[in-house]
Amino acid sequence: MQQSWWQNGVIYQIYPKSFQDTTGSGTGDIQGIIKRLDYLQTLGVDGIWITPMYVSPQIDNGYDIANYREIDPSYGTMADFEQLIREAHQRNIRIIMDMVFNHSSTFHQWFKQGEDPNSDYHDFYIWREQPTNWKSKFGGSAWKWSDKAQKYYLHLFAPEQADLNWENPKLRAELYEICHFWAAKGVDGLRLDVVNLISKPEVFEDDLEGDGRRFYTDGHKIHHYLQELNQNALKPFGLMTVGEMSSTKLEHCQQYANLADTELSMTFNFHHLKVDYPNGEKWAYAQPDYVELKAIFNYWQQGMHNKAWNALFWCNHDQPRIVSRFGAENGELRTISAKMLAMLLHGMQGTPYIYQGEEIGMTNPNFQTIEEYRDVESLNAYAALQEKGVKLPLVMQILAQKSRDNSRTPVQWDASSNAGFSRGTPWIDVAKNYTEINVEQALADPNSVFYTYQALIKLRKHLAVLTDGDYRDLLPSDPFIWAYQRQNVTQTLTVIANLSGKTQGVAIKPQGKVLMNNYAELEYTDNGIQLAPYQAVYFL
Ligand code: TEU
Repeated sequence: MQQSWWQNGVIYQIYPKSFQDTTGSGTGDIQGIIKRLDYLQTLGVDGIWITPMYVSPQIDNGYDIANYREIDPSYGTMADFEQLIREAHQRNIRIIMDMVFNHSSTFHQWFKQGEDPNSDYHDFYIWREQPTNWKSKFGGSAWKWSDKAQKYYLHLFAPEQADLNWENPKLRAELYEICHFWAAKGVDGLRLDVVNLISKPEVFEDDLEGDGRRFYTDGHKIHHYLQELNQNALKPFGLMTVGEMSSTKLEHCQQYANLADTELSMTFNFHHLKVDYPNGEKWAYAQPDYVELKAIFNYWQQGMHNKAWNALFWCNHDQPRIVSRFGAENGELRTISAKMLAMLLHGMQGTPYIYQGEEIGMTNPNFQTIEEYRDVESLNAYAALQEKGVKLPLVMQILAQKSRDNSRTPVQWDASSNAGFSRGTPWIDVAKNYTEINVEQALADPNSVFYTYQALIKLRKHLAVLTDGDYRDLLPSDPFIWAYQRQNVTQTLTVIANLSGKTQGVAIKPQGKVLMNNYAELEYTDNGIQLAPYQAVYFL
């Protein structure tokens, strides 16, 4: 297998709005990213994926793009962006832009003109005389009436995010040109937003069993579209890609991210982050099922091995903080459990992604009032849950556990006001624990979570089994112990971790020596080892 840079590389995700503000506007900006490049170089990452910074009315924080070729003034200028590319490249950090090709903002010129049925842009969108019963992912109907067009248009997300019509070759040609435009500026890769939803059915009909997703997820022409995109806009410009795959299937990802690289470089999927969705319901308060979590990773690790390439992640801008979710967010066990979760994920096959703040073990902010929330999906859920009769205290508890805003609070840089994020008023509140949990503290403490991430990134560069080894779950039915083995022809790496806050005995006598341990000691017993709360150990 020919190795590409991302196969032993690690990518860092930046949500620019919350990363670093340099102007006092309360919103992060490109100069803020430039200011922190040295920090990212110290961490050791190979690339940064930046979520959308294009011109946008920000209904969905930039995932509603009104101009694909211009930087939104709130983030800076094109000259700032070009400076960012240069400065990142000087530090061997690649730039991955986020591309939202499933939908555009209704403020985009294409839509504004396209609402006129006689315009060339009309067919850039999906229009119907009659709506189906499909639901938007943010709640309510997936169709909205346009007075101007005298028809309904499809929006799988917010009404201001109109779905693009990939059936139209003119639309596809425009999108390829956009890829060319950014590649010519020196961009190295693209993260393709919900790209497995772009192929809609020929006939639109009601979904009698669900919300409509079965008709457009991994749709009938999806592989054809991605191959065409690859040939016209990825291969020619040398762009790596990570496709964000919503509710996808293994068989499709094996093809999307196939090693012959005819579609995309790798895929994100979300199955492992639904183990605390009871009966598939996100907006419910629940504890995670770790047996299921392990089974999902086993299925994907084995299913993709030698066939296709995985993207690995615990956190992103749509997910709660992992230490609050699967670890212990308070007290001493916060750093221990954050390291344990890092070791589990970074021991697997694929390209690990670190979401800003994860490397210092940032937690959910535990917002208490609805006024603190900003996210369109969370605000819709707040209303919908109450309409269903859920009492307010439980609604607030569910939001505090599940809201996307949990990961969108500003990066905690230091203990100064607003955590060193902004001199102005941040667009969303900083989590109150910033005086203890911040980058300055983490850099000063050799035992911080930061140095575990730094060590894991380094290890991936020289320990081949991390990149090419197979995966075997050693204790699939244990509710708290996650033990797996990675093996190639010469090396065997065994990873054993305790997902609970209690000491647990493990009846495994691991081969090899301790390579990494999030505690100073390890206790051996007659039949194996004993792990302290949230302890994780690598044996080689
Ligand atoms: O997310 C798509 C997606 O399916 C989610 O993770 C979504 O946020 C979740 O299902 C809601 O419960 C992508 C972006 O990452 C997200 O920020 C955007 O809002 C969305 O696409 C629309 O562009």
